[in-house]
Amino acid sequence: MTETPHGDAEGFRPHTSHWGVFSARMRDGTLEVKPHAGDPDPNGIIDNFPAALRHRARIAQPMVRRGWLERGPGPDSRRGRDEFVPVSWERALDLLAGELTRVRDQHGPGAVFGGSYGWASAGRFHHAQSQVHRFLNMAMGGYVRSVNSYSSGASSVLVPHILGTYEDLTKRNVSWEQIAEYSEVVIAFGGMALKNSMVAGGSISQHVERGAMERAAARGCRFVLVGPLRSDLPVEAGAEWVANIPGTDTAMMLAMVHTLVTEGLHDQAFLDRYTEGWPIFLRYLLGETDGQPKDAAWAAPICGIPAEEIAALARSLHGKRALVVVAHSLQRAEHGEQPVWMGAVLAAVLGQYGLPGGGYGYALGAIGYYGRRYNAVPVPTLSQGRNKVADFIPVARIADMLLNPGTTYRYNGQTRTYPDIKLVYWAGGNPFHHHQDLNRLRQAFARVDTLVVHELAWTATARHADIVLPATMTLEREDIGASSNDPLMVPMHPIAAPYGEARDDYAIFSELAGRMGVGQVFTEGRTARQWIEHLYERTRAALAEMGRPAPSFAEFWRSEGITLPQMEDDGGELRRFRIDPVADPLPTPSGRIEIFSSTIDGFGDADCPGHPVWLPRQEVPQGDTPLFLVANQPATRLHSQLDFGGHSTGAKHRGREVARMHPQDAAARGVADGDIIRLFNERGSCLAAVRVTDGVRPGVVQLPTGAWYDPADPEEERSLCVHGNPNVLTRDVGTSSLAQGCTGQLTTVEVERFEGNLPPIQAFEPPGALPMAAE
Ligand SMILES: Nc1nc2c(c(=O)[nH]1)N[C@H]1C(S)=C(S)[C@@H](COP(=O)(O)OP(=O)(O)OC[C@H]3O[C@@H](n4cnc5c(=O)[nH]c(N)nc54)[C@H](O)[C@@H]3O)O[C@H]1N2
Ligand SMILES: Nc1nc2c(c(=O)[nH]1)N[C@H]1C(S)=C(S)[C@@H](COP(=O)(O)OP(=O)(O)OC[C@H]3O[C@@H](n4cnc5c(=O)[nH]c(N)nc54)[C@H](O)[C@@H]3O)O[C@H]1N2
Ligand SMILES: [Mo]
Repeated sequence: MTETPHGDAEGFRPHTSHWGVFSARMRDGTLEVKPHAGDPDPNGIIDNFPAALRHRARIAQPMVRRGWLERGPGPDSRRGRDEFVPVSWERALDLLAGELTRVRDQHGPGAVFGGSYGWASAGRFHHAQSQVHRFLNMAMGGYVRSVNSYSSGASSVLVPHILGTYEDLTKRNVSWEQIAEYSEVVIAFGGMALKNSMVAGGSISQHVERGAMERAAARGCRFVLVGPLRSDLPVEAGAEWVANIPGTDTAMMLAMVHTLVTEGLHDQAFLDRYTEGWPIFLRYLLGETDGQPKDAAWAAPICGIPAEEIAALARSLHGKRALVVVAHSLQRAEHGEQPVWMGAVLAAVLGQYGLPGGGYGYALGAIGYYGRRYNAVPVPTLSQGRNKVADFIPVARIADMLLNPGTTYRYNGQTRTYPDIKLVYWAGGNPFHHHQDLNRLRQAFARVDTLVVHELAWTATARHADIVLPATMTLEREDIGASSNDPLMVPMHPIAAPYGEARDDYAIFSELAGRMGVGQVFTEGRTARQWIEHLYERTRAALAEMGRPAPSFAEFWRSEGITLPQMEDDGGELRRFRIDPVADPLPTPSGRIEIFSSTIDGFGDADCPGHPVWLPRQEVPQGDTPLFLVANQPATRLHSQLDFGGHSTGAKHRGREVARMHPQDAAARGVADGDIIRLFNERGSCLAAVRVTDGVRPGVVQLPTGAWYDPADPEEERSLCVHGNPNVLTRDVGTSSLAQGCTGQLTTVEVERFEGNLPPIQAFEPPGALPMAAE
């Protein structure tokens, strides 16, 4: 860097993360962080940084798995069990460039899986996925990619068929400003937990959700939380809590619609003017097609809520500026398409779509960039180049793909074939965090020739790799922080020197590209700093074009961040559609809200028919696994990131992740608050500490994701995870033939008090390393 270090009077310099804008400084070798001064409700997750920065869980140097080094590439069940050999950067990059060239030349880029799903870090240039995709496009000619996300696997496929643009529905529809001002009742299936909206991909400078709900409630807006956990709406909302059985919201919504329709409380004019296929759905609702009216008496035992309560709740929404919210979590489960679709129908029957503070706020509150305004100028974005491989998988089908090459599966009306993958490349994601049935995932990764991972810390994914390259952490490099739904664009200053021999992902890919003869193509001759200035220019030029102040890069870099102009909160596509459905039809086949979709009906898949239906789960609590496990997002970190940081470890008990269960369920098992429990089912088992609380519905145990997978004995199949990663328990099946989304949110388990010696936590200890390899 050429400039003198910037910063405030105390030497704090701005930086940002997915969990908020902050500033930081090093003092006497210790990192100090403080939240952005303009943030009304900062997120404590920034406190994971100080202990994480120099933690022994960081990766200090390139490593190669012993078996791969000795025997070369090939399927190997020793992955995740083997020792590592430290190698020099030169050696690691030579080996990797050679292997990439071999796979490309022998098998072609269609044998490379480069989906590399994951949240990585917030900077716009050093964004690991963009870097790895760009590299694979340029050096390999492409890669098999993944589509959709673990977040919204079912909804992002369904919504374009029935409601229009997914981005518009989630980000440009009902805003927090509208809720504060206009909503009369908000019914939130799965809630709108502040722990979740505290996080936003890219960057977030102001956490506004708590304040908006507080203002709405003070104005008299009523909040209703439907879900298994009381903490899914903040106390500021003053919500009523309807604790239904998980996975049953579709039945409850059907019964609510049944009540409204049979009592004449539905908005027939709205249905006639704005929706498609209501009469077909109505026959199902009334039981004319299957002999079963979907009334409150039918739904009551399914949902675990008295019929009169369901009916009264439905009536109470009539004639109000009502907002229906369905959390992402509901669709991260078997038949996850159904609650999303049925939520759209419930909102249609209430007729409030497109009115300020009313209608359908799908996923509002799940992530901080929903329900806000869009910036009026584009933010810096790195081009990924062109992928010449057309093949893809729905992201959560990775283990299926690796285990079953050549077999077929259904997806969005197509019958597709899994490719035969030889090499998997991961940078910026943690499949041992995000994927289900981790014991199956281990078998899947044993099948490939080579697994390459760039990581900043020894995650289980890094431990399963053949080649592990140490990446810098965001605080160790400079970048630009911005997202399209937050006005503050932040100069991200480097706060500390790289850990050990860690390098930026960009530096690693530049070196590899050079070895593979595409160095200039990949770098375009720019250093990282030159790229950042180059990417900044796009935003600066757009500001200038609008006649706004357009600071030079140097001015931007000296600032605490610059405020971008934002667009009006105009309600987006749905507002325009409401105003004039003929002039502004929705981008669905009929141009309307599709209560019945001929397209989906035409796919002919029984697990996702042409209109929303109640489809019972295959996996229900019974026999050996009588409890529902809710595996939701963790409050003290983003996914698995910096699980070794102080905010995350400080919330654990005896080193274990904390599960919550109801006093009745605890008493029945002789479990007391603070005990260590074992959660188990046919797929696996893990330990957790337990908090006994009536804030959880009876019959439900909740264990958030993100504690690093920590097998008691890595040699053993299905070894006990001693730390509390719920994905050893979850089932690896798609939502349905339509979307094949992730179903990790819900599974079934049994719980017992753990007796005996408590095994140590080893997740944060670096793996055993052999002496440095001779060159
Ligand atoms: N059971 C269950 N499972 C779930 C869910 C659930 O509800 N239940 N939720 C799912 C959801 S919604 C999601 S989005 C996924 C999230 O899954 P992921 O996004 O895969 O999880 P992260 O922990 O954010 O993984 C990011 C990884 O990138 C690394 N990293 C950070 N910065 C950099 C960098 O600059 N360079 C490199 N090379 N690496 C970096 C971090 O150390 C971390 O290991 O999990 C899913 N899994
Ligand atoms: N602090 C923090 N915030 C995050 C993340 C994180 O890792 N940490 N991850 C971010 C990401 S990537 C995403 S996609 C979003 C995810 O957003 P969501 O998927 O909505 O978040 P979850 O916390 O998994 O689930 C929300 C709540 O839904 C409830 N729930 C579960 N199953 C059911 C059900 O069947 N019916 C009903 N009614 N309720 C149910 C659970 O009690 C749970 O607390 O969160 C984002 N925010
Ligand atoms: Mo997500």
